[in-house]
Amino acid sequence: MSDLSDFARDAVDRLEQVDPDLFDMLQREYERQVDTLALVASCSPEDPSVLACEGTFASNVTAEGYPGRRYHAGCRHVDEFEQLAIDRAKAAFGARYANVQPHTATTANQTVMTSLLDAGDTIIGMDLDAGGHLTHGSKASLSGNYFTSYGYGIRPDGQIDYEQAEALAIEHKPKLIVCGTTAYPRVIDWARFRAIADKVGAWLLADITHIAGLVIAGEHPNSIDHAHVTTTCTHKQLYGPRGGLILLGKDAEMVVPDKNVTLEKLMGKGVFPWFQGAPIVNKIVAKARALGMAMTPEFRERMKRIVELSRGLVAAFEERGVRVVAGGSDNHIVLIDVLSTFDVTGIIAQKALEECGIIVNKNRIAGDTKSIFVSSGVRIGTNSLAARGFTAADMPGVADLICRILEAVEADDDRDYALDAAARDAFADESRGLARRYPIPGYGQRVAH
Ligand code: DSN
Repeated sequence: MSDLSDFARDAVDRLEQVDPDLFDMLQREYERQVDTLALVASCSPEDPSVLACEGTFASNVTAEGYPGRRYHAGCRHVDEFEQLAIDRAKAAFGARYANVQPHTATTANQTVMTSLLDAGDTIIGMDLDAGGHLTHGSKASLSGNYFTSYGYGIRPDGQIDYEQAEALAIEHKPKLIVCGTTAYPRVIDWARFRAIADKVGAWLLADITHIAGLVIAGEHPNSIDHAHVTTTCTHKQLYGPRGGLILLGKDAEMVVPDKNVTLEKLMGKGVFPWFQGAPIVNKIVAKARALGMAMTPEFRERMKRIVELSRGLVAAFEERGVRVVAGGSDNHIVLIDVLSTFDVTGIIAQKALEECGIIVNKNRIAGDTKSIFVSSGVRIGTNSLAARGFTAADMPGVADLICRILEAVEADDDRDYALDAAARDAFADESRGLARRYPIPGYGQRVAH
């Protein structure tokens, strides 16, 4: 049978027929993805079954409200999709409440902040430069402008400076403390942050976006009962659609003092109608699928391997004299100081590696003297390598290839460089060879030219 299967197959054929230019563009992006090594820590390949959910006609439904309480008719099945996603999110994270409607983790964070705080209230979060996120109080985003924000950093040993966070909290009496990071390779001590928040009567928001998969698999401590609210995106380490979740643990039913509603009610209203209108239903279906996958033994094994790959890279880099920021990795992130090691800036390293089929992003590191557009470091993530089936035994080869490329670069200044064309082509062949040896599951096997 299946009308749905026919629909999905015909949809791609139809696209090719009716819009060949766009189809060709998509084809080229597909080839780029399967033939390069994506080491950007904030991305990962979605399983085709997740992509299939995103591509369904569930997106045709307008469904303001929540399961059983919609403002529109026609939501019988949508209610089932959303309830399944909620149930799976709760089970995966051990949560008492899950809201699966946030369009992104950014909107999830903004929802939490604007629901609990008033404009002008004080927040404390990790500095962007130290590995925090735009939405944690950066002056470049709404969070650092709508609210008065102060940022904590990291200590010289690369660990979060909890003492500084506590001192800032005592001095500024924030209404909210944000913990969670985007470029931090070590374990986050949620209990310590909660103790700081309790000491000054602040809310604690844990944004676990980068490590959500490790949390589900028990490879990183769970924030759910330490933070008042936990947020995450669903596309980085959950291999799901671009989207967000708001999760509550043991504080779900506490009454929010100045609002006289429970935290879970406040979050429900905060997402809809306060911060968003109708949910993106096909994304919710895809979240349900990704969360289903995240509770399998295969996923747990992949999460274990993510950390093994990072540690394998750290060991191989250190063996070659590369300075690894924070002295190691407990998660999917390996931050390397390319300026002091190879005498090239982060932006040059990013561009040269991309020319050779390895995709990373430049990243500022503690004490960086370069601007955010130049940077002294590179952030490497192992989510995609783990999905492709790489093992720790492959990491010396990957680290070696990265080192050889960066050693071959001749930097003229912070941004300009030269890379011999023959060497570049040989490096690109090596990366492509690795990508083809470990194809993205479900994306088809491409053969060497
Ligand atoms: N937060 C940014 C990152 O970690 O790359 C984008 O999601």
